[in-house]
Amino acid sequence: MHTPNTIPHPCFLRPLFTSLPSFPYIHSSLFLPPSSLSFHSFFTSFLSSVAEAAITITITMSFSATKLVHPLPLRSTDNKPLSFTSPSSFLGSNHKLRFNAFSKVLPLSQRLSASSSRVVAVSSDVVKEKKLKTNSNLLITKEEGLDLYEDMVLGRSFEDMCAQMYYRGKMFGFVHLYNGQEAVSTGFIRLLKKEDYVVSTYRDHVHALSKGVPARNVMSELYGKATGICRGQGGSMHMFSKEHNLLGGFAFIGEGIPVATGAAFSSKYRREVLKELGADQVTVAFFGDGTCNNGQFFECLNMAALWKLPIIFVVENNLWAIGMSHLRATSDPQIWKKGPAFGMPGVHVDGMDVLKVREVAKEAIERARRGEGPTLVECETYRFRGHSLADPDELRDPAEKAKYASRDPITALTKYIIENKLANEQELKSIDKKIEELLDEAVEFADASPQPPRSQLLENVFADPKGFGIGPDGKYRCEDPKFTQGTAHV
Ligand SMILES: Cc1ncc(C[n+]2csc(CCOP(=O)(O)OP(=O)(O)O)c2C)c(N)n1
Ligand SMILES: [Mg+2]
Repeated sequence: MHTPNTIPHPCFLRPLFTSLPSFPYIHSSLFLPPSSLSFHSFFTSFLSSVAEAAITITITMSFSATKLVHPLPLRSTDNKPLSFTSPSSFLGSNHKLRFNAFSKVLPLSQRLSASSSRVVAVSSDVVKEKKLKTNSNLLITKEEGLDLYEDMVLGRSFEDMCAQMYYRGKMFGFVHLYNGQEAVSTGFIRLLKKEDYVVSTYRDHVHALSKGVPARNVMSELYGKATGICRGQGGSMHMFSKEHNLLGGFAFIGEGIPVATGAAFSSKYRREVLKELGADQVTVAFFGDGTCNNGQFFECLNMAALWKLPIIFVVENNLWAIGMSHLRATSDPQIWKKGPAFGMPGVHVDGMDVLKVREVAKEAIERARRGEGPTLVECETYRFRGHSLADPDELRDPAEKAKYASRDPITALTKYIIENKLANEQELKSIDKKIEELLDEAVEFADASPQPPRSQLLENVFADPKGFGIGPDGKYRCEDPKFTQGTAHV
């Protein structure tokens, strides 16, 4: 796979930072060994952490699944408590979205003293608030509603078709489907510009589709064919498109988070240091709840907040990491709370409701674009199928599955569109038909496409494709025809 030239590899970031004197929030003490920090500054930062921890503790929300945490009042910037409207059985659907207005670049000492009074707790019931402000009482136009519907139906139908083709033996290896989680991909990605970056996981087909990659090239990639978006070299877990600024699916969990942080750093560097005014790309990194227990997540939250990077960390909390319940695997199941701990807003949103996701996404994207820094968004969602197509999905409680199935995000959007007369059933059916035809064509295209040549096997595997060395005949081993036939002795 190719990586865009403009994006620095994360390992280059540190030397780069040292050459950025004008960069906000870089303090010289950052580059000094801990022993050179005075006891006074250590003590001040310790006190401030304690104060911040106290604030964070006060901003808990009800997590219906755990029954451990009861809703407590939020604090506003002027320290007045914000009270909850009736807490929903679904986490986070009843609260007000509030971002930290801590956007001015302050010297470190002022940041430390100010940090004890800032509000970083947020929530997601911006929908009700927005309704009050608009005359139409609607959150979307007809055009937007149909775009959301089409994208979600495309995602769902693509995955169903993919399952069929997998069981017919058309693709190999692990294939992870996104059924049930469409509101997250659609809610965020349909608001992005083409130049914005998306970083995915191994559950990546639908992110690619939402970002505009043609379905036929995603399907062909799954078949391992030469016409796939990575010429058949990536497969299901490695969707990548330079053209669409889709920076990859990743098989290792958490692997995409530093890549996304690097992309966001690159945009900020180009804009603020190289003075490229057009470099206002926002990066959206998607990853799961299980991944949030991985160290790379914390390291990147820290860097993103420290340098106010234009990035949104989107947690697709589907409550499971393969067969491990989220509630058993993490010390605090409310992932959004980790945002405030690092000095960025943390938002929880109902990830089965595309309109709510979209409202939160809008605000976080605009905030990043304005240069106000990162946001952590936890979307509570659910996968309707097993972890991968190799998983018979016998471990999860049928009652839990039924509960989330009744909240199918596509059914909910359909209902909203029909009830609000944005479109009639006939119009929606014609979109369904269009997608059906598109997917039939995608499968035909993938079936008819050629396999990649064997010589492609070595491409992008070694930095030096001739890395197998020189054979006894004095020629590069990889040039021996037997090599690409897989029969050479090396
Ligand atoms: C670094 C690493 N460790 C372990 C694994 C094995 N693994 C594959 S998927 C997975 C669970 C991830 O769960 P989550 O982040 O919640 O994503 P979901 O599958 O639910 O979308 C694990 C542990 C891996 N792929 N990479
Ligand atoms: Mg998960």
